[in-house]
Amino acid sequence: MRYLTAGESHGPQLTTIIEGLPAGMPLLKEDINEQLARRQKGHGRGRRMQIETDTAAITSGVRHGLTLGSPVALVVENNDWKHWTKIMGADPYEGNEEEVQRQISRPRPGHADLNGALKYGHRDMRNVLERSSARETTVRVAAGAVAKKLLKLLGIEVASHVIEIGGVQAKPIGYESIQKLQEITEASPVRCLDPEAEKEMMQAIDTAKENGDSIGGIVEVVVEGMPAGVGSYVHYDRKLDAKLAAAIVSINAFKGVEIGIGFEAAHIPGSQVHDEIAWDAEQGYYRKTNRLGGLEGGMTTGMPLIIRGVMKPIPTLYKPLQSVDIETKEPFSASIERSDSCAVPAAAVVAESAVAWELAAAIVDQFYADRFDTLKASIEEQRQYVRGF
Ligand code: EPS
Repeated sequence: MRYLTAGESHGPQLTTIIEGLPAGMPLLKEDINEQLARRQKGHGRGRRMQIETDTAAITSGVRHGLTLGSPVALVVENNDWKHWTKIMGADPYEGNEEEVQRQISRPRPGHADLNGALKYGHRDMRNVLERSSARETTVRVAAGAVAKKLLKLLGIEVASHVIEIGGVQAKPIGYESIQKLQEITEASPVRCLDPEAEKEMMQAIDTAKENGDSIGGIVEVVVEGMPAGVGSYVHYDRKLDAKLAAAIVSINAFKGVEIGIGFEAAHIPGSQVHDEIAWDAEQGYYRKTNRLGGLEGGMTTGMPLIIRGVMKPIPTLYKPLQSVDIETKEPFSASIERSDSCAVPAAAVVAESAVAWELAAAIVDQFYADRFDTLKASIEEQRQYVRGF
């Protein structure tokens, strides 16, 4: 299974084409729109989110609420496009000298601007920032929503929560069930389980905004219901943990990933890292703890998956950093683009989508998946097989 995305931040639309979904899977536009709305929320978002109400149109691959087995194309229109038709239009540009002067020649430190300009030879860095903008995560969430739907129908739930923003850490609060986790975080403006930390995080975001600054944080994705033995140990590019890590770091502004206890494993002995194996007649094999976050040897263990990602502060700042104008070669320190002071809560939804996609793709790769009914039966069979092993 694979997907591509296309679209510029202020172009007419964002598009994704998903290929390899089984036929006969129920899919409604509401399944996608619910996730798109979740991505738009969160304390700290900028003005663009007030302009957009992201909704997807399913333009191919689904008929009467069921997938056809053919590519599924999803389109999300940019409301903001109407303000950018001239600047972002596909037709040859006939602007005047003054408009040409508005070309972007001042790269923002930390963004793709300068490296993208060097790579493609763009003297107007709008050609880079339009595509490197995190606006693209809209259609990653749309593709992720389809993956989530597939997983949900197979009894696999994906959720997330924010565990740190701008140095404010949430206490490690337990949760009754993944459904409860979803309920609490959905009601939190920063998607945090800890109400005390929630207040402090919001305060930290407000302070950053007042200072023209931005802050990052850490999100945790939790998945329950994955059958054991999905992924592979036999080759590096089939290892599920490697795919998940790549998916997380591919999200705009994400700089690192941890699975289970992650980097903490560096300073504790093996006896306190590895999860002891146990068995009982009802659930079959299980781990007494889940420090390795549900993944061993590149495969699922059947325990919940725990994957964390760290997001750096968004590099588009009102408080400018020093840079160099590529036309004049003069230093400058003022490049102001509209931005979010913190997008960590929204990024948690993007991380869920990235994880859901990799898990759905791994399942579709590993099990016979031309038809959704046979895929569902194979997953059930795998669960029974593992229990009886
Ligand atoms: C985003 C849309 C963008 C930004 C943000 C994410 O809209 P605009 O460029 O019109 O303000 O709000 O992207 C960035 C800040 C970035 O640096 O990439 C969205 O839809 O999430």
